[in-house]
Amino acid sequence: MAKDDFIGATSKAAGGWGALKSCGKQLLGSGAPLAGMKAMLQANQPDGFDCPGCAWGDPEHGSSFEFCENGVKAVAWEATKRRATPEFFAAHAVSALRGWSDHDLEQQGRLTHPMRHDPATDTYVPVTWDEAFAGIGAALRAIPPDTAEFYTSGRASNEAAFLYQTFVRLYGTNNFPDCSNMCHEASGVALTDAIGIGKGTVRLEDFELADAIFVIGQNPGTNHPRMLADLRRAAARGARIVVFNPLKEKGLQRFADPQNKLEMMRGGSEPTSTDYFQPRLGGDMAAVRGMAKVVLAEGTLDRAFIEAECHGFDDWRAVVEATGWPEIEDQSGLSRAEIERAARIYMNAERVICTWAMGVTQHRHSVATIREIANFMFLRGNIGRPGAGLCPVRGHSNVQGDRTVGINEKAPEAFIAAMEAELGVTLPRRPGHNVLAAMGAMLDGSAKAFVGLGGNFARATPDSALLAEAMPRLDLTVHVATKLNHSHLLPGRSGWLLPCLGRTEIDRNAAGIRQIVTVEDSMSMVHGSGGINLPASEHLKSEIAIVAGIAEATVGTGVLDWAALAEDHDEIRAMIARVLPSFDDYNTRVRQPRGFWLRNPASEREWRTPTGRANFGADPLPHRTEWQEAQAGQGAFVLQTFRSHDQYNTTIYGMDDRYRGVYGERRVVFMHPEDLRAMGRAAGDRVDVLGTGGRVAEGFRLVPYDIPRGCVAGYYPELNVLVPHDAFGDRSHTPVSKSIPVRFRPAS
Ligand SMILES: Nc1nc2c(c(=O)[nH]1)N[C@H]1C(S)=C(S)[C@@H](COP(=O)(O)OP(=O)(O)OC[C@H]3O[C@@H](n4cnc5c(=O)[nH]c(N)nc54)[C@H](O)[C@@H]3O)O[C@H]1N2
Ligand SMILES: Nc1nc2c(c(=O)[nH]1)N[C@H]1C(S)=C(S)[C@@H](COP(=O)(O)OP(=O)(O)OC[C@H]3O[C@@H](n4cnc5c(=O)[nH]c(N)nc54)[C@H](O)[C@@H]3O)O[C@H]1N2
Ligand SMILES: [Mo]
Repeated sequence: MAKDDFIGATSKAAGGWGALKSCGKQLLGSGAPLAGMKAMLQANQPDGFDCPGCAWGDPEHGSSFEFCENGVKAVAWEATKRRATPEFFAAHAVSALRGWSDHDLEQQGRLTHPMRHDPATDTYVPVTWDEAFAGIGAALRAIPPDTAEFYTSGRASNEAAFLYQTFVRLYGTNNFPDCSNMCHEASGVALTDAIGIGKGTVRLEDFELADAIFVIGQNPGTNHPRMLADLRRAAARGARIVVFNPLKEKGLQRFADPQNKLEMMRGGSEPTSTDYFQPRLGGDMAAVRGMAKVVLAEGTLDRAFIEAECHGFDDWRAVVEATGWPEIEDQSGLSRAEIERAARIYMNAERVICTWAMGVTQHRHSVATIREIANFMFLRGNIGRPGAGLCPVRGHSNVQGDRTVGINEKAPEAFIAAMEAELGVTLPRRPGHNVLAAMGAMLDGSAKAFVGLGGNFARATPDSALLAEAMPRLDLTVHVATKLNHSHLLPGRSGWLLPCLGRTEIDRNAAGIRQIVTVEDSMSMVHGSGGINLPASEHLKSEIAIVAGIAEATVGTGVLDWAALAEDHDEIRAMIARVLPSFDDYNTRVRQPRGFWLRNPASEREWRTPTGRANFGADPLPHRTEWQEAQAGQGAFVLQTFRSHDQYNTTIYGMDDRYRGVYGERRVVFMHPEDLRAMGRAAGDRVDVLGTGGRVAEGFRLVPYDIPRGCVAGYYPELNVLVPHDAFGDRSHTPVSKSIPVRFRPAS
């Protein structure tokens, strides 16, 4: 079959004019082209705001403006002129809005007033901030703290997140379900065991030095577009870019940089990868183990590094040697020859970086897979030296920072002790709830309250149909948000919707002084962010002020003067610096042009593990991957749920997925053309997707695609009804959004 049989194989490169046209449309469509354009010019600039698009690092010389198509979308979506006003809410009952699409809800524009759900009319009605804070405080004081769930999405600034966790611990619980539980949790768990810190070890500059960059389970063309420029530059100077992705993703093949005028004029494009391998879903651990097997057999190891720095090498080596090639080939879906070719690239490179994202972290055996990636990198000492290291590429623009400043349901003792010293009180130590535990507590009725600092809990989590029934049974629901989403349409007995400033907006305190917040990117750089647009409504408060208001109404001012902290964010940063030594001199350092780097001991070969060394992990391969399970059943497939080019998680900007050649719809399933034929179906046929336990997603169009047989793909959040909340990653408890067993039937 010719490659052109595949949809999406037609246009040549990612980026380019297509990206610019799309930017223009987005800015104009937002109804705020000028504010949007002005905003874009200051994104990721020393004196601007941090782009809410993704967590990729900013270059040292941020003089030419660094932006990307999807950053433009994120900014324009926030800077829109549209408003979801009290009149809108008066005209639409909450139950009626539940029938709307994710796109249509957010398309109503920015929330303008604090609101309370009125059960009599089933509408949200405007209230004063004082009423809201008093009502929420009273409801929280009426329940045991451990029955309240305090969710965070990764856009919250360091200051908002730190204040939030301070309040929640003072209130009396460690229930911190966080979007990272659904995201890079496995990276945190695996890297903490392997290198003593749950973060990546590379900095942006390392991408200029690496001889080979392995990109595993990630689609940067859509989700981290600025990373493409770094890959493209590396490829242009001769580095090998080795991709492992079941799908042929266009951005990982060629990229025309919209910021490169010459390339745009010539209509040219540069390769972003040099070698593209298409493993089966969940097959990466086997693929990496296969490569390690080759390196071990050839003996081209950094023995000095292994002896001086590592622990557990011999045990791991025995496990690798005992793993047979048939198993490696069957799980990975790659031939031994392909794996040997990839291993040779690794061996020929002096400096190697390995990056990964959701294609690796959202499986049952994700922690073991990431351990294997670390093992593989240890083999030739590819960590803790220039141009080499481990790079989990984070999602939300401050998800890493939120964790750093204490959003953690089982925070280390040292952190709790430091908080206690700072506050002069005793704090709870019982481990709290992560996302799946919080969800379980809502499903079994033990949870009484949900507070969401951003995000869209009910749509982002698995089994969205079950949660939609459970959330309205809560005593209290509170959502701090910029735009309306489905989670807001499941109010508890007392339901509140609180509108906040977005990152692009100017935040002035009562004295009129502009406040900045700070965020941490994937490379552990902490920098300041100050908005430049006028607030979407005069009634908005910053997330910090909202957290302070709720805190004061709930725990009072005996321990902290919340209002004073909200007035002057420097005071919050001073507190953070006293609790976390790495933030020493925070207020000065964050005002330096590029901010500052949070030291990562592993990047200097200091291993804060129990062994004091970098640990090899000797997990066996999974007994069977979900793909192997599916092979045992007639008509069974394994499904991954991922993002289109026109969405930000549950925020749906539009219905197109340009790079994959899908336009005007989202209910599609990508499938290998031979699988289509084997099922007796044709491209465009409509099917229902059947999950386990009677789960069904109805009416999806089949799209032939370059993807391994037995593997299928479709978009989240529409397919979250199929993700089981009781299937999760070993030790990470992350929903297995990339390996869901499914079957098909003709659409009903
Ligand atoms: N524009 C935009 N930017 C975003 C986001 C967004 O929604 N829109 N979301 C943000 C967030 S929170 C996150 S976490 C990141 C997500 O960034 P990504 O991790 O890139 O997100 P996904 O769309 O889930 O894509 C997963 C990729 O992994 C591949 N994959 C799936 N399963 C496997 C597997 O088993 N093995 C391998 N090797 N590959 C696999 C898929 O084919 C796909 O290319 O992006 C962030 N940035
Ligand atoms: N099936 C499946 N499920 C997944 C995933 C997957 O790949 N497949 N990915 C998972 C991942 S990686 C993640 S990170 C989660 C994401 O889960 P969440 O972080 O909960 O979801 P988002 O869609 O990012 O949240 C969007 C909402 O955030 C609010 N918002 C936007 N900006 C701001 C702001 O500045 N402040 C405040 N307070 N609110 C704001 C808006 O109201 C918007 O509707 O989803 C997870 N779920
Ligand atoms: Mo994420």
